[in-house]
Amino acid sequence: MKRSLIGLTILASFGCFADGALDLNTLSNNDTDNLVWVGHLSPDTDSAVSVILASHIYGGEAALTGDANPESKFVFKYCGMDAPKVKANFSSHDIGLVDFNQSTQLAKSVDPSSIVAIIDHHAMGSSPISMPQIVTMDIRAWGSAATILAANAEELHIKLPKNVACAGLGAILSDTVVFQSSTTTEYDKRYAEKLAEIAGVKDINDFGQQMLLAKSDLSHFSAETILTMDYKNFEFAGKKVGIGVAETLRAQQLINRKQDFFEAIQAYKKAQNLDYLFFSITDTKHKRANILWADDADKQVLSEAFKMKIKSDILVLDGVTSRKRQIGPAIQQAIEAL
Ligand SMILES: [Mn+2]
Repeated sequence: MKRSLIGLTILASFGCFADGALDLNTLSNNDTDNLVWVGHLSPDTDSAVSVILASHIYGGEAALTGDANPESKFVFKYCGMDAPKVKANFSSHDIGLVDFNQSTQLAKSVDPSSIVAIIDHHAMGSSPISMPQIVTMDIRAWGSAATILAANAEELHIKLPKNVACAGLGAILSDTVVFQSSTTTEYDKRYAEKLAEIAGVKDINDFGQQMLLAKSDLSHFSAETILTMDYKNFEFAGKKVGIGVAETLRAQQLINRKQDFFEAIQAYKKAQNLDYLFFSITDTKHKRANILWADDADKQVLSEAFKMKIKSDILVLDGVTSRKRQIGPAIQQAIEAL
């Protein structure tokens, strides 16, 4: 009797992963009825599109933690589809994460013990989500999460619809800044071309330039909205650190509003109880970062991070365009060395 019970238990769990972790290789092993895919807070185009790709490939629902940004809205319109729905509450779902792995970027209502998979292209960093269970992870040093998902779709022989492939292309172009970012890999170019072919996008570069333009006109947004539109919280050496970025071809338009930004940055730092806050007006035309900060503590970190005396009220860094590769790591190092 006992023996057959054990036999049954083994049979019942055979083929499934421990703790309900998602099987990214054999889809028939998964029960996805209650699965929701979600990306990081302040969703960017890669997060907003990767949840759609993931739900197409693995099943489950695609969701956002907040409104799609202007660039993502342009991509969805261009590709003839709707943005995923914004979901206020993620509790009581199985959760697949795309495009991040840091606890500081996780929607508050997600219970870490409900996470079943992570598909990402970021460093594990200083505050990876702590989970009691083992989950399936597919983390690669590629330029976008969408590239990883495009590769997985191909491997699993899943045909992506035209509009989904189009959005996937947009996500790769967004994260790699049309292949200009130092994070770009050969895989990003290869899968962008494959997705463009499926989508019937003839001129990848033209699509990319239209995206850059779409995200560049921020004149009708408030400074606070712009500060948090592409914003990430980090934890470096136990300190709460925020880094907002506005990538734009029209940097001067924002630099002209620097007083507004100083006020918004100071107010946000206080309201969020942050130890440090930085905001980069990233000039994608001239490939340079224009960094603003809230107070002297932030300024001192920047000075250490980029090894220079700061004399003006904006730190201009030529050749710096990536938060992930350049701005974030330099600030992290400086704070850890304090
Ligand atoms: Mn990404």
